[in-house]
Amino acid sequence: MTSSIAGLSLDELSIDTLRLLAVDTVEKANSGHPGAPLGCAPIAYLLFHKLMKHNPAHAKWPDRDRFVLSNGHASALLYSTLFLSGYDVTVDDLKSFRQWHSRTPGHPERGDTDGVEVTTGPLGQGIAMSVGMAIAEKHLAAVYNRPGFEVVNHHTFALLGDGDLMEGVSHEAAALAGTLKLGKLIWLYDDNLISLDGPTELSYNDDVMERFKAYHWHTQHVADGNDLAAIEAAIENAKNETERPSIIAVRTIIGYGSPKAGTNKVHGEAMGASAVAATKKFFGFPEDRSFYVDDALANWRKAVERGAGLEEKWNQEFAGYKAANPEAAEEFERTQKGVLKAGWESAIPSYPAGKPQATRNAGGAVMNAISAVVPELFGGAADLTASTKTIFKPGESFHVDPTARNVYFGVREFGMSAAVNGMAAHGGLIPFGSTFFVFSDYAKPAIRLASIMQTHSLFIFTHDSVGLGEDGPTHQPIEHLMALRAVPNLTDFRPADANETAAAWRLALERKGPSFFALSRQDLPIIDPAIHDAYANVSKGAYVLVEAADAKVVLIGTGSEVWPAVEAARLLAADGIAASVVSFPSWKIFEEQSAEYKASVLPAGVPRLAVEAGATQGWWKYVGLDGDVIGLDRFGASAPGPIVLEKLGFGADNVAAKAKALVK
Ligand SMILES: Cc1ncc(C[n+]2csc(CCOP(=O)(O)OP(=O)(O)O)c2C)c(N)n1
Repeated sequence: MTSSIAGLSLDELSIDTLRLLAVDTVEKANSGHPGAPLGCAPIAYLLFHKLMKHNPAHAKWPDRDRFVLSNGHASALLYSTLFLSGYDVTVDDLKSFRQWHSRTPGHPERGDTDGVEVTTGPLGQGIAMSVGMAIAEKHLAAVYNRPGFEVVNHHTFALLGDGDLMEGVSHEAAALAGTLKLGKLIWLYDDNLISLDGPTELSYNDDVMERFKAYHWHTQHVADGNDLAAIEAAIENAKNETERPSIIAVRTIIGYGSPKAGTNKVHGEAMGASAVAATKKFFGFPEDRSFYVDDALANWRKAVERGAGLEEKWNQEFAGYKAANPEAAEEFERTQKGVLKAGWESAIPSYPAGKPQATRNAGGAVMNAISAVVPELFGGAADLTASTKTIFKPGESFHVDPTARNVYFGVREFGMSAAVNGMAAHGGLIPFGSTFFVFSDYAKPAIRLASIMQTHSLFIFTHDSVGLGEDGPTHQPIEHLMALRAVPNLTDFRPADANETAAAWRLALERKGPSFFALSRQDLPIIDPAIHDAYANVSKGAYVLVEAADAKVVLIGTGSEVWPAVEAARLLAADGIAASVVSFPSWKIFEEQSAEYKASVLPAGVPRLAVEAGATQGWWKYVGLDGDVIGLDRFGASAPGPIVLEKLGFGADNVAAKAKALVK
């Protein structure tokens, strides 16, 4: 069948329509990237029109193939593709690209646009998240599929550019994917030899295929990005390769069909009216019409009927599965909805007052105590499992048995954290990653993205202060608590004991967005659960741990520093000064409380002293200019933990002395 535009096949017409829709979208906004859409449109068309398993009428269908646009600057390509395929994206949405409150923001944002799986734009993160999605698929398939029923059986596709592969996280992600044998992960590499500054040879001449072979990937090269048959054949080959992840390098021309084709000039800005007209002319489209979809739309929209059929087939399979495996089906449905099992929280342990315990140990114990009732909890550490204690016993590895829930991520904090986000975005899992708190720096870009997306990603950091001791300044976090507290949407937990840790775990699972834990290496006393209800208290973010009638000073501590504050209150009492102690495990949650509650914890007119082994910046908000902070605006030192803490001012004597100065 040929199109209404002379000489074009229906496929060509559909692809060119997509190209020019993206060009018009960018032009109308006078902002965005037309180059990559012009080059990559054939790939998007093949995937959405023909090869991917998806249903435009139900973007959240659990067994859909996942698609990640890792080169998020090509958002106009994705939005145009979603519109043409029949997702809930309209021409008006395209016309309001990059405008205030539109459903088509500058880069794809999870939650803003129907059919957008994850937020992308910071290069490298999309592909790294795609690895997490493929991990999730492999694990869930192993857990839920039964002979005769493959209710989890989908691919994860990512479209990426040179920039994605230049980023270091691409190495972490690809090496992990190769090690984990993620055979259903397929990357389509827009190999156009151009990045923002100019030809890639300026800065990048990797032999990409050799690089990926070294990661144990299946590699293919397509010489012409307009050769639909060749791209399709390569994708089919990649699907047939079930052991190794696949990368297909597709040689495209950035800005194909435009006067600036093949140059970086077509990368990052609207083309301008005359170049747009010339591009339309090149493709034989009417130059005087914008957002022209006339004849191609019906062809594109075949994706709707195709998708409905695919999902219906799955629905029937799932009905059979459910009849034969009612319990598994129920758990699958529950975890897909992100609902916790009724009564799960009764498995959370409580720690009687007595033997001190490091909060990292308590965290590991809580995870194991709830593992059977929260089977969706899944993750691991960046080669620090023995230190962070985040392992489900006895420690079976997902690498060996994909039903297992421990992932050995290797020394790849960023790759791990991005994969955690991908798993969370995939659905069906509550994923976690862990490392030393100081290395949250290495994970930070992914923590930020989790917070933008509000995925249920958990980041478990241990060795949370200079109290870790001998490893010294490189391993001792200073600014990390404040830096992460400054990230919007991210819940912080720095529990003071095992019971606060257990409560923090409960809250982290109940809250739907991302959380991080800062847990101690060293043992800490236990807050008596017979007196203090840790869950009720941590649910408020901060609470009065030690009451004092007519207190003259409020001592505020977090985590391990709650304890010198408690001891200082005793010393002060012996000197006739009444001091109350506030344990402050979560700033984020405290901020959610009523003004009345906040005032009950931090009463007006009583001086306040905050004690935290981290940057003081930020505490002034709670202690006021009349208060004081014992913190760290310097790096730590290598020595046994108790000595470092004492020397840096976290002994009870110093806390009491500073408190006395405030009272005066
Ligand atoms: C982490 C990160 N650094 C920098 C940028 C800014 N940036 C956006 S696109 C781009 C160049 C990408 O080149 P390539 O992937 O080859 O895309 P193409 O120009 O071919 O579309 C850069 C540097 C970014 N989005 N993310």
